[in-house]
Amino acid sequence: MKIYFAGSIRGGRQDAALYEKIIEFLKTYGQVLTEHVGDLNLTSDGDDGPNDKFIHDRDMEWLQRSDVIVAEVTAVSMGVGYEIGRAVEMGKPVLCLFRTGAKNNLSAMVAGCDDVETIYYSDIQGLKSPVQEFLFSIKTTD
Ligand code: 6K6
Repeated sequence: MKIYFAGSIRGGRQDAALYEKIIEFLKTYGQVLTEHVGDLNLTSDGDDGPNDKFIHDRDMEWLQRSDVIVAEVTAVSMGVGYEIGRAVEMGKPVLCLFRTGAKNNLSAMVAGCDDVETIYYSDIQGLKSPVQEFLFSIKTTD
């Protein structure tokens, strides 16, 4: 199973350590195409490609190849919102993860979308069983 994990980069890296843990967990179910999102050395100012067009086009190609998108949406990120919208248009299964008790509310454009499933959770332990259930419920190309 090819998994596209989305998490905030320029939107802020305050949850990067959590992304790293979620990615490690997701790797037990398949290949995570976007492991760099959990890289603690990646800052919101950094760059890992020649230019923004390269990053966008490469990420859209990975999104197209993926079987599922899992997005941690607690930190507000325009890029993650964009990826979710594109994945919905591609007909991909989309799972969003939002921490209860966050200062901000989840956007209505995600919370109100019938094509997106959202898990509300408090810690990574509470995520594992519902994420597994979602991943087991989808068809893959493998
Ligand atoms: C790194 C640091 C600052 O800018 C970068 C550029 N590098 C990126 N490399 C890979 N994926 C990226 C990059 N920037 C954004 N993305 C994609 O958008 C990731 O798949 C994330 O899920 C999402 C983050 O969007 P922003 O708006 O928070 O950056």
